[in-house]
Amino acid sequence: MSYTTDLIKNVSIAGHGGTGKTTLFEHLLFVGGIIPRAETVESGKTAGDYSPEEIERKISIHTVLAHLERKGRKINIFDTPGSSDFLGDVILSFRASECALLTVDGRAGVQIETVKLWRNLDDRKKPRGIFITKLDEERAAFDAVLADIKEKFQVSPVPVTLPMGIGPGFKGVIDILEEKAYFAQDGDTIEKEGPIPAEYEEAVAAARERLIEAAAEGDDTLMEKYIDKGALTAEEIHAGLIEALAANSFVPAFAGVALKNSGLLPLLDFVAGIGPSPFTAKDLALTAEGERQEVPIDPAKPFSALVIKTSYDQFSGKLSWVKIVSGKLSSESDILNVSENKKERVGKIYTCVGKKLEEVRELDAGDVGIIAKSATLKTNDTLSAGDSSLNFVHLRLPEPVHSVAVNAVAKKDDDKLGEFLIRATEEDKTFRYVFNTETKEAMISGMGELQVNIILDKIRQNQKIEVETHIPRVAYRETITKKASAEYTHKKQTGGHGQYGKVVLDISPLARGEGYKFVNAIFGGAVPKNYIPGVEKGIAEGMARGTMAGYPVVDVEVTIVDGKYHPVDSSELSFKLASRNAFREAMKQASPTLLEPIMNLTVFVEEKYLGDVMSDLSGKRGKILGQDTVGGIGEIRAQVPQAELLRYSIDLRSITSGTGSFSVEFDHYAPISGRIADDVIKSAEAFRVKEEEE
Ligand SMILES: Nc1nc2c(ncn2[C@@H]2O[C@H](COP(=O)(O)OP(=O)(O)O)[C@@H](O)[C@H]2O)c(=O)[nH]1
Ligand SMILES: [Mg+2]
Repeated sequence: MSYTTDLIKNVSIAGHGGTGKTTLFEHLLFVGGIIPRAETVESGKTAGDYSPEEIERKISIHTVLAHLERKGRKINIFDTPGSSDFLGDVILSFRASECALLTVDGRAGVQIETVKLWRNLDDRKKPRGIFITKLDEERAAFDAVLADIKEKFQVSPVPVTLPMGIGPGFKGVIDILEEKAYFAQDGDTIEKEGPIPAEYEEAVAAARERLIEAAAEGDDTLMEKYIDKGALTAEEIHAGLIEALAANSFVPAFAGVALKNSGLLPLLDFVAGIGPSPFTAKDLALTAEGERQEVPIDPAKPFSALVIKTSYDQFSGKLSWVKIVSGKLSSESDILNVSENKKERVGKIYTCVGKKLEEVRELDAGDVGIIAKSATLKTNDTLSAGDSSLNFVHLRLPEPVHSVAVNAVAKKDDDKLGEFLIRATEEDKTFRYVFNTETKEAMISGMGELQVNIILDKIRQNQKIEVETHIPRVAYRETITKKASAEYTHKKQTGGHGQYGKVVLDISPLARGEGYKFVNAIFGGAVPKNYIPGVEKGIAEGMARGTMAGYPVVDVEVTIVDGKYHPVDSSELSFKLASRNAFREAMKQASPTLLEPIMNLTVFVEEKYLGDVMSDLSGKRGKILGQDTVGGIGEIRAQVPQAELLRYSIDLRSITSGTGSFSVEFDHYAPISGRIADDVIKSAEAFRVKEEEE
């Protein structure tokens, strides 16, 4: 059955790892009648954590989609991973959802990943609610968590449900909006509706007033009426809350114990009734002229969609997840892949509940579904009915922060390894695989050690490829610090035709980042014009391998000032060889120095770790540029040599007990000297020896 746009709601469940997202997802599917019973994460049988790597590690790694029906609405729910290693999948679910539901542990309060996700949602102006779960645990506290949310997110959450009892005495929740109590039941039983117990009347009245205020704040005319009459009708409250939530000025908070199916019916009712409709959302596209344009979700327009994710299913093969932006997608239809400018035949289309695919005939604007077995579709592709004037903006993902060099032990496995790694980059756009021609290493990079290790495990266990890994080599550079000049004559007399070319080169340092400049200052034809390309080639070869440690040379101006040629024996080759040698000679005399890449590093840690992180960074030759603390989360900005950051995800994890994270990007090259430079030269020599032996 297909649902029209007005009947669709899309929600991403997100939050710090271990806060109960997958459990909530599972129990929502159970109370929604989608699965016959809820399984525990520990059993490895949940709808959310079904891949072998998730079952083995008991954590979520991939975003999983399911849907249920409540009050005639189709609610698509994404269960997302909590570890920052898998942020890519969380972000794609945010793109496809009109709102997010953040889970917060009723004992621990707001944890660091949740703060980062909150900021990400801020950037997207995405409406969101908070589900405070595990309220059955000892030391759980609802009010204290609300206060913590207020401090860390700088917003006042408005409770839509309140807990009855807390910790071992937890009995259920009260729905403030619908004015009903829901009593938690033992075992696999759905919570039971009933009247609000008298002891909670006062707390409920106060909470209801706050909720009505939130509704009134959503709309000026409602506010006037509320001030005037002191009350609003149920319809007015609903309408006000819908507006306030869509405008992101109202943050609803829910209480519950997902594990005991508690607080879930009022949550679903709220999403079905008040949750933002796809009509409130716009996607962002680029016009043919490269201008940004907002595209509203609109069923009346011709079909368009964005491929948000690629996954592989054991039975169905490649699955392309699509968010329908306009019109509708029908099975057995012809569409245009705008990104590839290619016609595409769509066969069967599906919705899903975890790994279980359900065939459908069509998907309307606002909905999310799957096109199976399309070899050519890729994540970020724009699909349309035929119009090629718009291209949806690609998912904006963070840059990888952790890299390792990898190679197959047996040469014969190289191709298979390469194929697997390319597929892995399709499945997760934050995972990269590149061959670095400069360091001659295949490098894989991801958002953290965990993400990279999971890929390595798959290579070893599933693909049965034996691989070696090592810390990647740093791409050092060489440059000069003063002017110098050198001349070189290339001369060879063999049999008939000889070789002859002489050049005189001046070299001088350029400013950092300027690269290379060539000046031809030859007067009177000492080196004829047709040999100048040979001269430039020779200099390029000289610059490709510096004289200190064989790294590329940068930021040098080379001027050819003089030379000599022979009418018969000269050739482009002679001048190339002469120039390469002259460049090397000149460089040796120009006080060469090594340059190392310096990275801009941003570290996010809980406040209590700030001191330790900063002292670690100064031990890593880092320069602290700034530091902020908002809501208990510290952000440190620093510049640190790349050579010191090759294992930073591991170091930071041990300093912060796994709670810290960071982003890193190249900024500039800076000179190194002394022992550090000596070590680089020594290890480059060792590498060269090894290369020659092979
Ligand atoms: N007591 C209690 N434990 C819960 C509740 N929800 C989840 N858990 C437990 O918390 C752990 C982590 O849950 P999980 O759903 O995997 O968290 P996720 O990483 O956010 O997906 C599991 O052991 C769950 O059984 C709850 O409401 N009450
Ligand atoms: Mg999970």
